[in-house]
Amino acid sequence: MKPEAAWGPRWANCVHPLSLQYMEIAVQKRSLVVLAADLPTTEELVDLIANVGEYVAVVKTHVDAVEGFSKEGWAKVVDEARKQGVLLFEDRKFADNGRVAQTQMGGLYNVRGWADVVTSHSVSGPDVVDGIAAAWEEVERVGGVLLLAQMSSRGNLLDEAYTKETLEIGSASPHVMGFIGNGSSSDDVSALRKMVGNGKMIWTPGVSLSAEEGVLGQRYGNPSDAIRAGSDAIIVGSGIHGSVSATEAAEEYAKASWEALMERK
Ligand code: S5P
Repeated sequence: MKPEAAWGPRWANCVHPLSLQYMEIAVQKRSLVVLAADLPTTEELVDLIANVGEYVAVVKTHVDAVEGFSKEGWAKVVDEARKQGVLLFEDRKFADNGRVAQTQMGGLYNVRGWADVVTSHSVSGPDVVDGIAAAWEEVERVGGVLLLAQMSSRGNLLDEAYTKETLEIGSASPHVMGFIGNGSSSDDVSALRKMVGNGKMIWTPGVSLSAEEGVLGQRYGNPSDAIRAGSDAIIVGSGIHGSVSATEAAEEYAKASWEALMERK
């Protein structure tokens, strides 16, 4: 299937190169799954990526949560992700001023060197996005920023006014490929989609095929509902890496996400 047929107005209107690359990979793999690879060691991460790579389009990491981090160990994670043909997404949730965000893209983890996508909060204003983009430019790479417009965690402070202002910052920036929305509520996702229009992506965490609640205030909704409500990618962690067979779970999430996209057209 051609991406324009699968994605319809989203393919026609999302111009960010990383959005286009994502949509192409999703069509090749018939999967709108972003694996939240929240495991403690690089060895476990490499194994997980190898086991589910066929069924996921993107691997999302928290590089600063890796125990005993080493550049050599991390290179293995990056190599496995490239081998599996997935995008690498560092969920860094930047929130400082532009200058500091630019330096945080380098440093020990050198996120600018390997991440294709990163998250950022908008709380510090629009320049954080320019700082992130400038860091990618320094190493002659192009990446995409997802701004947190909503969150899935209970009691979060991202109210409607904050969401709207975040969308204004995002719409005005060529570096912002889209937004993080709250996948635990399809009402939240459809409200967000109405405001965003077709020109940017919405990726949603807080989805599970089996659980309604996670640990420490995580909320879950149904992944197919999130896609039908206008999400373009489901971010799944525990639902995959916490199940008996990560491979089978990833296949199940991929199938649910793809079928929902086909229904949405
Ligand atoms: O609002 C949010 C935003 C994000 S990016 N809520 C989230 O849970 N996330 C991320 O999604 C979080 O960092 C984690 O990696 C993933 C959800 O994991 P799960 O195990 O609950 O599926």
